[in-house]
Amino acid sequence: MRTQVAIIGAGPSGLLLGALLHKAGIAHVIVERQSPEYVLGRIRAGVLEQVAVDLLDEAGVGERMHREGLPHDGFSLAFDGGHHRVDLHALTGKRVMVYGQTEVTRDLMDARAAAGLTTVYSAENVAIQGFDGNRPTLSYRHAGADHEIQADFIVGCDGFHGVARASVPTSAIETFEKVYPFGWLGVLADVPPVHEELIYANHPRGFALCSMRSKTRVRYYVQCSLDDHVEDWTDARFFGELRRRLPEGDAARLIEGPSIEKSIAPLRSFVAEPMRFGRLFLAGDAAHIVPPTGAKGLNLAASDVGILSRALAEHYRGSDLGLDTYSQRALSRIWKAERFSWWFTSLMHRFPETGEFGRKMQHAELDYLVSSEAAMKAMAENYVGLPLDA
Ligand code: RFL
Ligand code: PHB
Repeated sequence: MRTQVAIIGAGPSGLLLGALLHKAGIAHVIVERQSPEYVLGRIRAGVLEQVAVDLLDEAGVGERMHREGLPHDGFSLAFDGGHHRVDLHALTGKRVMVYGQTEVTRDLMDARAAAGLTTVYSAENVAIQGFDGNRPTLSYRHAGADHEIQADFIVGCDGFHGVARASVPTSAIETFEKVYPFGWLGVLADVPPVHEELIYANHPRGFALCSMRSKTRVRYYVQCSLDDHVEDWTDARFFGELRRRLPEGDAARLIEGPSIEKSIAPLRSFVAEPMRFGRLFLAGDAAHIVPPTGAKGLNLAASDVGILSRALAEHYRGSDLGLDTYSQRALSRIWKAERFSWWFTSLMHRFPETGEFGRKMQHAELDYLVSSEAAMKAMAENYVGLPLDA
């Protein structure tokens, strides 16, 4: 088979890139290792920046998001038993959209099916060859037969454990990484949210986050040990722990319900440089990971493919400037989101190794933050998302 762009991975970055390329009239194929059900079963991000909302609109898949998503004008920081609102809209003129990654993925999959675009699911032995020359190929095995796709370009949208980044010679790539000494235990449950906006809580027992997927479905998290096992966290233990980490008023309002999903995610900061290797490009989690505290992972995936889809469209109109500057433009925004996610993670979590001094520093910073309009503005500006060309 021959196409213009071969995309590895049908997560949000691969699907959104496919939708944007289709709008630009560029032929492409997506090859995914898992089944569609598996991809939809992963419960991940919940908050979209305006840049991501605009790209989903541009791709023509924003209709349900605007109907069912929840625009949020602010969120709360909880610490020392108190609650402090960060008024995103007053501070920046912008808001965020609470709409789950599962729904974004479903909308993109439905639009793809309606447009008759090709996605090969359950592909095995996906491999890439020749991306340092002019004829890159992507090979895979599907339903017992071997296949090969010849393309002008290959884009690795295959997440942190994918094959694209792993296929690059180690001498051509530099990686930067920080692994945090804890994880997040997340629960999804069909109960009304404890508060109409998100609550990020710093507590001596550890961080907690009250998020939501709708007015009847919550996504709650507590910081946990990396040695913890999901099986050891009954729903009663989870809600008990969450309640202890929230200010009294919120704890009293918290409604418990049976979990419909429960999982532990490790926290990591990671960047690979550059993001282009000849005719191979990386986008989304394949190139970078942020700890989820800043809600930036899915948003960065969207901005990467926003920049790349424009560059590919320019290429087919005769200019390679966009492709030549993709890595540098994307990384400039990525490093700023990495910084914000690292800072917010450091501010809100319990780090036993930093001791009482570390806790005092967090408190001084939180106190300063909520009393300084300049500091609040800097935080809000990053939370709602920097411009595409930051
Ligand atoms: P994905 O979603 O990992 O998709 C990659 C796809 O590639 C497939 N794949 C392969 N396909 C073919 N051949 C191979 N060899 C392959 N290897 C892998 C995989 O099966 C998969 O389908 O990466 P993508 O598309 O770059 O999207 C990134 C986002 O999923 C991720 O950044 C976010 O979920 C991060 N994240 C959050 N981001 C936000 O913007 N806001 C949030 O509120 C937010 N909350 C979160 C999060 C991530 C979390 N976890 C579990 C890591 C909360 C959590 C708990
Ligand atoms: C979520 O709803 O899953 C979520 C929200 C905000 C974050 C991280 C995760 O910062």
